[in-house]
Amino acid sequence: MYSSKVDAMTVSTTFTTQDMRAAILHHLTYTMGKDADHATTYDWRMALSFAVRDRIVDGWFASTRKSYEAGAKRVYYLSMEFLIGRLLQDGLVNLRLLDDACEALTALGLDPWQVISNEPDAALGNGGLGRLAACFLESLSSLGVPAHGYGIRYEHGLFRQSFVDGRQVELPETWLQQHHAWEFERPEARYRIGFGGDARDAGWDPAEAVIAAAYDTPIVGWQGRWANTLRLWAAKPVEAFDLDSFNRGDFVGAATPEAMARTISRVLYPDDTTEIGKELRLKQEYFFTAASLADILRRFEMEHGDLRKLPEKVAIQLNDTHPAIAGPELVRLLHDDNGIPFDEAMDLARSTLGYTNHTLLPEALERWSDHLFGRLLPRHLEIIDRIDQAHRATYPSSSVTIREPGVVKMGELSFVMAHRVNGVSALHTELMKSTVFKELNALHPDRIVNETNGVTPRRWLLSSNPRLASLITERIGEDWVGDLEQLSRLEEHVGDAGFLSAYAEAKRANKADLAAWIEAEHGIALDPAMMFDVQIKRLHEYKRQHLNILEAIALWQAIRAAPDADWTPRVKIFAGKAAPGYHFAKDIIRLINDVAEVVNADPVTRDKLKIVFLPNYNVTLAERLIPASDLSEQISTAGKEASGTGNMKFALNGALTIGTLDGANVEIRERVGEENFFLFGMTADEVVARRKIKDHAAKAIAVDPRLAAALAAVRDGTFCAEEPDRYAHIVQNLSGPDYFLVSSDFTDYWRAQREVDAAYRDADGWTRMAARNTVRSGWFSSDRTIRGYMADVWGAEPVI
Ligand code: 26V
Repeated sequence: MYSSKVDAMTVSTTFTTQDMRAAILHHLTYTMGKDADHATTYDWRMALSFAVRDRIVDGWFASTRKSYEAGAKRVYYLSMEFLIGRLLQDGLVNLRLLDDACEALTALGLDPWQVISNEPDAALGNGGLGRLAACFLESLSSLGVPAHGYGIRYEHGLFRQSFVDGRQVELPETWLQQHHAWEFERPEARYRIGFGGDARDAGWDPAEAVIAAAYDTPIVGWQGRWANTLRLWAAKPVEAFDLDSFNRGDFVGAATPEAMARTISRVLYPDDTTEIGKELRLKQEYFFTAASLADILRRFEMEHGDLRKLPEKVAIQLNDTHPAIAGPELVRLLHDDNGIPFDEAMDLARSTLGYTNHTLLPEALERWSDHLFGRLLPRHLEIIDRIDQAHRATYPSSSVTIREPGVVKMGELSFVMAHRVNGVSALHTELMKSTVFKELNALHPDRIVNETNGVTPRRWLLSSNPRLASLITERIGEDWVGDLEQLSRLEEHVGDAGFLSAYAEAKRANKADLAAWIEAEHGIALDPAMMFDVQIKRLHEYKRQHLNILEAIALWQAIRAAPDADWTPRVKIFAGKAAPGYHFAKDIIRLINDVAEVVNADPVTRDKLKIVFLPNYNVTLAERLIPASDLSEQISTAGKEASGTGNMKFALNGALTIGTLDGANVEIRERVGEENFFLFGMTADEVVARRKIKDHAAKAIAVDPRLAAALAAVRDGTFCAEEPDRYAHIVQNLSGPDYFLVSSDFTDYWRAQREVDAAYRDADGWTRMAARNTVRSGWFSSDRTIRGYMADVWGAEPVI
């Protein structure tokens, strides 16, 4: 039954409910060592995961074999973050075994969803950048492109968030406390990674070293036709144990080498924007980049030999500047270790590397002090100097530098060492050209390209929204799953009353499920007939959750002033984490929780407005919320959100967007139609102009009494009577500098929200708009994005 010679195309088509049941019981007995009478939910979940993993492995081997046979170009995606979430349901859906698994579990007397939801959510990422990497891996597998993801096997992922008196409290995340069912340890794939010491004679004598140990997770694509590998590195000591110290009775000292080494892969940095410049972070970056490059070159030399052919057979993508050390490291490997002349090594490295920029926020552009850099990576600093010199020699009239007195600039380094540099939405790419990389773009006008982000339709529609997925399949068959642009074939159904009522019913049922879950988990009752207005993303001033809560306050005040008017009932749902050191963002969370407490308790407004902040936002919570949303809040200050990907998931699942012309919102609006999108706010150009106006915030407040009253309520302690000044600094900011133009955009936001209210009251009209969002969102598949990278950046082809 488990023939390893099975062809990649036929994997898993013959697995039945009985086979599934037998496989689960087999693993329960022989892998978990439990009998069915004593098995816990954990045991069952692991047994099921191993049964599914067995099905993936055959296709995984077949994919590896095919890649070798084809001698095809390989894609390597280097990323500090892979926000993969749960893998069991995803695997079941992609192998089309979900129904069999549910039947088998039910026959065994279990609740399938309880078993499936027992899996911890692997949060090896902060937000958009990490989730994009996870979608890309799935799309690379679905398309059959030979690819590997490389990252860090953090022992602790992004912190768990809870609220105490409305305040965010961070708790350690412990996903690896249980065995991780999907990974395979690879004791044969280990590399020694050096730090410190001296650079001399075009060589390097590191003073310390750690071992990078590989753990592989197969990532299976749609229909199990292909599976690629996510290889994560764990840091281990070169020598596990200092026996001399132990023998002297120094037990702590004896364990020190192990503890020191493991620190490198201990925890994910929880900041997603603030420059940290910490030594450990630089160590993490070099650790995983160096291990990945060593592994890539080992595989290349085994397959092809001649390093001068590297760019023909290998494409390495840098997910932001976090792996930017790949440039100098590759030059070091080619030049110092393999004797290739420096300039040629530099050209080979450049032809192999691509760099994706994910943010223009100045504080997020990595810069390292050359003191720290030189201490940890002395040879790399020399190589960077030579790269800088070579670039300046080629363009003597340019003022671009990679080094500045005291600092190494990773954005410039990445740009100079990559043959393609891309932005993640059309607007973001244009802003890259006109702002941060203006000069470099003038020197290298063909280097910057755009690859607008996308999301995988398997996880973000088929798996998370089965009701809508079935409706679509009923109408156009199921080819849309592998070719999302086929959704446009539903265009003719949008005029059909039967389709629209089924569409509305799917949304209603999703909302009822979410309401039941929120009531069970958080004790808050929501009426599914209310509009579900949702803002879920990291907390950041540029994302403007405070604009949303100010509008909620103004709305609350308006309802109180005229309780009998025809209000459209809505619940505002928030979720998201703030970086532990980002105090302003944490205060916004607390403000939202404080406002929720007062507003939800108000008998006058209770049926018309509710506010909920759900704790511990993660991939799993997003999968629950997005299918049940009516309104998607994408309200960043124009020019600041590079793309957004949540915005695409919402549109695909039939939530209408209220948004600014920022990031991929621009392209979403173009595609779904401006009549199906609630636009408000200044454009990126207007933002820049507005900031130059003296007292812009005060002027905005002076002409909008609603805004003034909402701010006054925040200022006078309406939501925090026990400490009335608690939010004085927020009001002060929004009345004074207001860099993110919350006050200046408020009036137009209010106007757009009232248009939303009116539109929602026309239930049929709303459903038609929502359906148009689904039908016209096919372009936002990450399959399309990956094809773009293949053509414009990697020069890679699928093997199936
Ligand atoms: C930066 C830093 C800096 C210091 C330490 C830790 C850390 C971790 C991550 C980052 C990168 C932040 C950039 C980012 O996540 N950008 C988001 O990328 C998404 C995918 O392209 C995009 O949709 C979002 O608009 C963009 O904010």
